Amino acid sequence: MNSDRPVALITGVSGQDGSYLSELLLAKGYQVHGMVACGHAPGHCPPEVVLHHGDLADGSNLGALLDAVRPHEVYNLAAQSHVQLSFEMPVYTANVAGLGVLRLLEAIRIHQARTGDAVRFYQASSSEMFGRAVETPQTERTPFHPRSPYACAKVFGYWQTVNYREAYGLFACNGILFNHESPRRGETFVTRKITRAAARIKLGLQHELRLGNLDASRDWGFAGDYVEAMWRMLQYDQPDDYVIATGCTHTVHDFLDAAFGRLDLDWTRHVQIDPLFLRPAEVDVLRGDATKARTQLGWQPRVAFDELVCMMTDADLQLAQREKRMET
Ligand code: G4F
Repeated sequence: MNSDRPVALITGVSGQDGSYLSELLLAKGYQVHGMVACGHAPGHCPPEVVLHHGDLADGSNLGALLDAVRPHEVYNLAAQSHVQLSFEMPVYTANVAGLGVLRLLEAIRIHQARTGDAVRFYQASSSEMFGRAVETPQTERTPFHPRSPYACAKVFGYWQTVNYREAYGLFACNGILFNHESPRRGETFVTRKITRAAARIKLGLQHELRLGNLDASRDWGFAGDYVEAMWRMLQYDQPDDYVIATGCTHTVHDFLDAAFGRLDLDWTRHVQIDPLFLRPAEVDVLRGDATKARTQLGWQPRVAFDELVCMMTDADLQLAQREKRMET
């Protein structure tokens, strides 16, 4: 271990959040290690990140990985994070997004006891835990009512994190992150699916976009802002749990208006409702109140909804232009 530089280990480093968090930590002088599940490409992960194979569904090499990396901070971003897919693969989802958290926490507890290292732990909890929310906006005190196998698994991971803090004194924090997007968002999530399709439709590369429930409302922020909140949680004096959100909510309709409007397109001419994308149980409205993160951590989102949609649509237009050039 390089004792001069802080060392971070990020699980799920190949995802959207892993790439932004890696960039942030590298810029702060960290040595960054990332855990990548078998078969996953490194994605947008910067080349300076030291990659290790590992899977929270297995867990057998977590202890050896902690011994090799000796991290000061562990960010657990790994999960099967697609809500609709979790209805089709509930056991796998619970294994990775739920039990996987426990495997990692237990490995850290044993590693700390054996080496005397002090490890700070961040758990990627989710606004999906509020589900059929009993109040709006949702805060750290709002009760959970999960509405999918994914959300149930996240509730399990949330409480394991709290329990390791209370039972063993582990510096463990839950970031209850509301939806956060970017040009690096996976293409099956609704925002990226829309901006990618709008750009391709604009250039004549596709004509139709098939979607599910357009009335769902989400508190959408920029992923680059949200990873800074993760880091701030682990720098604070005390471990705690925080809602990270913009405080504004928009429907999928609103997102379509903004993305297609950016390209002077009328989405009603292209969007078809397809029952394939409707979920057995839906989360209708989410809106978070991040007052605690603002006052205790000094965190606030910088990118507002309209700016986010433009950023994503413009990036996807460039991508579609490259695609079109390759075609001709
Ligand atoms: O983009 P979504 O798939 O995100 P969802 O389900 O809100 O979950 C995301 O945010 C959570 C909170 O941070 C994370 F925990 C989770 O891992 C994930 O990142 O869907 C948003 C809304 C839903 O109501 C969905 O029913 O859009 C609706 N929707 C309508 N048509 C669609 C589609 N969602 C998807 N993925 N694809 C559609 O065609």
